[in-house]
Amino acid sequence: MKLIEPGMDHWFQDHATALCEPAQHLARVTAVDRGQCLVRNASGEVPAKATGKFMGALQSTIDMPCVGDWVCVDYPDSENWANIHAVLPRKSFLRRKSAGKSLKFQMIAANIDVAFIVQSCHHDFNVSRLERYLLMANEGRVDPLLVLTKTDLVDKDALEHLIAKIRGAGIHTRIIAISNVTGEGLGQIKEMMSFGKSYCLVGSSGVGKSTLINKLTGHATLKTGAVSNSGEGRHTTVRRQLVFLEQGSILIDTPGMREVGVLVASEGLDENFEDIQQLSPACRFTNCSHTQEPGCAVLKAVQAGKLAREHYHNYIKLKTESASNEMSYSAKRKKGQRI
Ligand SMILES: Nc1nc2c(ncn2[C@@H]2O[C@H](COP(=O)(O)OP(=O)(O)OP(=O)(O)O)[C@@H](O)[C@H]2O)c(=O)[nH]1
Ligand SMILES: [Mg+2]
Ligand SMILES: [Zn+2]
Repeated sequence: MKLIEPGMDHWFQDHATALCEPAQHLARVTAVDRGQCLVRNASGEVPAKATGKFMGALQSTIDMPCVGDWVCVDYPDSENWANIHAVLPRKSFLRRKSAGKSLKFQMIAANIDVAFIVQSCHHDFNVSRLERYLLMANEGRVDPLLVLTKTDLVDKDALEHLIAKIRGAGIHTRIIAISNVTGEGLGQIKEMMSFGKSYCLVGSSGVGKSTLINKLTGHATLKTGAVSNSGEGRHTTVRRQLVFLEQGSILIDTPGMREVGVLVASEGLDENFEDIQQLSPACRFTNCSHTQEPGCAVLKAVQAGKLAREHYHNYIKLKTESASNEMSYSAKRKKGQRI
């Protein structure tokens, strides 16, 4: 096994040596559609399926092969299709909480270097949702990049106002504003992408994720779809898919998300809300919940207009969600249920 594939490195190589049988090869999952995968090796892309033995030993659906995974495969007859025998450990990942009350995760993609968190300047823009995506990236050890699309539909002042809103919420992540129509900002995106790195695009339907990938590859390979008058997309992309750029970077397209469910531990949450974390030592009580306590420095900052109210409310909302999730986790564990 040589280091020929973009994205492969010594970390994966070492795991592959330990996990793959001598007769097996390494490949990367490029698409998943109802249990059926596509994998790419040095010579091309072939359909693949996990073996019965692999599926039988699964602990959770989260461990099933997903886009971006490196897998050990063999080719039973010629090279037309592959058996997946093992999934290499994931260096990083993007996953979300499944819709509804359940505490299940759904994998979005694995082994991602940078998440492009895509929002449109036009209709879709929402700082609280951005914060959720940032938590999702942080939890999976993925670097975030904010991409604001459709700058051609707003004027310069409106764009600056949106950026100020993001900064006002204490978000310091890099922002690239682009237009797939005029080409503005596409150069900046290309510049920051490098050989062998994997970039996953996430965001609501209709914000222009697939269009952006088509612009970057220079081919109209991915299907794109018009949005309704309210700017809502029509869920054109239906499966996660990995594409390669000629210069050796890797892009993953995903279907637009309706809900961004995140499951984070309370400490992880505080790390992400740096401004609130910095204020809390000044609260009178060390275990201050920043909701009603006297002498709360966070509440004081909100009242003084130094902390955006929306940002603060989103923090409390996420905190409550994560606390109740933690509670249901331990309740389930007590009942001996698997989650
Ligand atoms: N004006 C304008 N329209 C854009 C831009 N980028 C994409 N669009 C249009 O927005 C619509 C939706 O684009 P898609 O690329 O299909 O959006 P998506 O994010 O992939 O949506 P899903 O696949 O449903 O998640 C299409 O009609 C695009 O032509 C842009 O920068 N400016
Ligand atoms: Mg799409
Ligand atoms: Zn407080």
